[in-house]
Amino acid sequence: MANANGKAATGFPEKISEKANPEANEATEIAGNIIYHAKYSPHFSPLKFGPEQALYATAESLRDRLIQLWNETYLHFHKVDPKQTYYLSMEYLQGRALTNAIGNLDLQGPYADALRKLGYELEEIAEQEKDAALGNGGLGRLASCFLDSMATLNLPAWGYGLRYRHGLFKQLITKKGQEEVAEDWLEKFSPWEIVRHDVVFPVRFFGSVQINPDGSRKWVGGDVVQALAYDVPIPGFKTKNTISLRLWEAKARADDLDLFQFNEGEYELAAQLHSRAQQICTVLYPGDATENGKLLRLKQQFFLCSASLQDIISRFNERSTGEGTRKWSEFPSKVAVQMNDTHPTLAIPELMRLLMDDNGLGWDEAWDVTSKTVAYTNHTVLPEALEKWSQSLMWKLLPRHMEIIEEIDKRFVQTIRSTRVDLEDKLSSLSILDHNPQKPVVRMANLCVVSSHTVNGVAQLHSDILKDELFADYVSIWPNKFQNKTNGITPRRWLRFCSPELSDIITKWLKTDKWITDLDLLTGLRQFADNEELQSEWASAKAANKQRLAQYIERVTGVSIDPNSLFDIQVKRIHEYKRQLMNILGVIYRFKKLKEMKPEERKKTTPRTIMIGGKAFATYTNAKRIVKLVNDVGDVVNSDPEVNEYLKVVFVPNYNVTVAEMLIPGSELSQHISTAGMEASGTSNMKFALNGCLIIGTLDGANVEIREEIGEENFFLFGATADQVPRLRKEREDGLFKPDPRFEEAKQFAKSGVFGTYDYGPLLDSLEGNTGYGRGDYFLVGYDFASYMDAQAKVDEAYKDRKRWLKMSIMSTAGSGKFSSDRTIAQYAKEIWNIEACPVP
Ligand code: NBG
Repeated sequence: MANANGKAATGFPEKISEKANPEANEATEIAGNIIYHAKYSPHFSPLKFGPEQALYATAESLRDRLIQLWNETYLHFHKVDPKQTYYLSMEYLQGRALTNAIGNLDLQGPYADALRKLGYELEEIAEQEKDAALGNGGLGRLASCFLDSMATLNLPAWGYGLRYRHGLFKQLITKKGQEEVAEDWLEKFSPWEIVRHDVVFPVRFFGSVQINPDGSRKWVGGDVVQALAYDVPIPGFKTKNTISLRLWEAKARADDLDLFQFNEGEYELAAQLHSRAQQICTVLYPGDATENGKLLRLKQQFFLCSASLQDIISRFNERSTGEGTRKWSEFPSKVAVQMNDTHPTLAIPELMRLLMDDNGLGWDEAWDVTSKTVAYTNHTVLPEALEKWSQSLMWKLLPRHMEIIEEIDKRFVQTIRSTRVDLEDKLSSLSILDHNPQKPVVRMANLCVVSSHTVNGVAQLHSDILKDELFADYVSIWPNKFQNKTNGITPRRWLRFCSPELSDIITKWLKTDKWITDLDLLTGLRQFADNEELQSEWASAKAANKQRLAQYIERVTGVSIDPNSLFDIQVKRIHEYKRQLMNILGVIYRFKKLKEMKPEERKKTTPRTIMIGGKAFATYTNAKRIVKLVNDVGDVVNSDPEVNEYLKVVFVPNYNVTVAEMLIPGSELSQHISTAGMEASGTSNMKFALNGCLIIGTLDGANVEIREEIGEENFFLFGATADQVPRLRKEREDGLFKPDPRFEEAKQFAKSGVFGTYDYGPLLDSLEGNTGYGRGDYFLVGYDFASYMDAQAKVDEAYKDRKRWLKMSIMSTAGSGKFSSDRTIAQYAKEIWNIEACPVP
């Protein structure tokens, strides 16, 4: 039934016949696969084949291919039975999967052609996909980059997480500032996940401990919910290996429904367990200001740990049949468990419980296995982010685990008392349980350090701070336990796929595309950094990315920005230590100076577009005030006819992985300006540098190493160093701080009412006074402001010299090789996990 255009009624070209061939790699055949799925894996009524239908059908055609590779990988690992790593993380910021899957499978051309045959551009279809935003920020995105590298390096590894129905909230910007709206990635469905109906484990909450006649203990009673596995395929780049991200969903069983009560009309009562189970995976990071919120968050953490460990143990035991029973002492030579921050700490007592109570091991044996299996990555030194759980809450929810934690603590304290008398007076801070009568808590980081075979920080400076300060006394007990693993990012998503223009230029000049998996090869660009031809190609790729970004900004904010201005970006979660406030105060000062200038003076300045984006935690008031201030400043500056040719200020709404993929390639300057010692690493700094964006920043986190790698002449450095910070805070307390006049001028101007009627008093007051909670400028904005403004002046000068700027840009990319997550993961594999590649033949 062809219409006049030679198309079937559904809009498919008639000459392409529907197929289901997972191995297709030629355009017509792929188009046939897409039509096949549109027809026979339908999720929509059959009349329409719009962009959304095309997305799902395209994803399903790719999924066939991935499933094939996935099964091969799974079987291969099963056969070879290597030691495997299990990465436990409460967060994964996967973003979109389509472009990444097509790219990793190396099917970019054929897929673009196939879709064109169906009347679509690949980009248009890719844009239909919603981000899987199961994380907050850097920590979650790091986990996702790690999965990509594990697959690419053919490592036998799994990611474990939770299947939140609503990921990180959507940020709306209204007159009031930031408003949060529930995120909806599963509102229709995700084409990438596959439910494994045979992978289900019971997870208990509450209840009590039963002591058996033989003295052994068993956790009984309480609520039991089911953990059901949803697997997401993680393809490696140009390799068959495709590993799994296993996300747990909480469910109750049919017979948990009280039919009698239901028929009595007591619907809510009848389905209590169903509704309690459903709550577990409803949202990422439920607010924990209330007791209920805390309980839910703790349930989530335990749910992840219990389900994952039961799964890991069952895989370990799978091998037993026919080959004799495996000895538990072999467990650590088959299993490495990595805890991504303290969120999965309960893996420790849960593994102990499963080994002792379910499998009959004694304490010493169970402890030996557990402590040789688990390792812990610390991601922050901020005291408020170091998790402490109330002991009473823990006793209520996890009575058996609290017994185990008490025992671990008791034995640790005994050992220290008998072997390290010198640490006796430190025990109150080293012990796991804090018995402070006001608020007895369990210190999760201490539990991790005591129980793990290895503890690592995420950048050299951060790891040094852990060793010298936060964990210094532990270092004296276990000098070999502590390591550094500087973070990294995947060069596939963060350069090859998000900036194909720049990637092609790099490949052309290096005469190979091997840099995509061997990022150190980028140093080969250094010899051409002065080359005019490369510089002009580089500039045109950057210009194209800036143009694309400008269109995006206009579309989402209505603000038109000049692609010839310097694109200056700060995007990250809004937090006082990250100092977006310093950025916007700098903008305010710049605006005031521009206003004071004569028109001919303005013409001599470097036009800038300053973009700031990021989400504020819903209950973090000062962060929300910062968002409001940036928006208000933008409204005034952008509509000021004298100034807006030279300065624009844009708040980029709803920052997420996909927005980052648009912003980073189009950036020229990015700001990583945290108070020294407070940002554990940062990872967007690496993404920007890799994309030839220059950094203005402090000596904090991975900035230190980036500057070392790309050369100090290519980095705009300012600010106090981490070791000066305590002294500067002390001086401030003693009333010795003398602010720079520019700082005072910027604050006065902000308070003057030019930016509207909103009361910024409470925000700006945090910069005043010398002591007191929320005062005394704890983050040293005032102290660093002077050197920050000086560094900004150097940026303006450097940008005027186009050749110099381009050279610096090329040198940034050329020096970014170290920051590949392939390097990071190879180090974890060798130095912490002791696992080896297991490539599918
Ligand atoms: C964050 C740090 C970042 C770091 C990421 C990834 C937490 C607790 N920490 O500096 O703030 O880059 O972890 O390591 O989210």
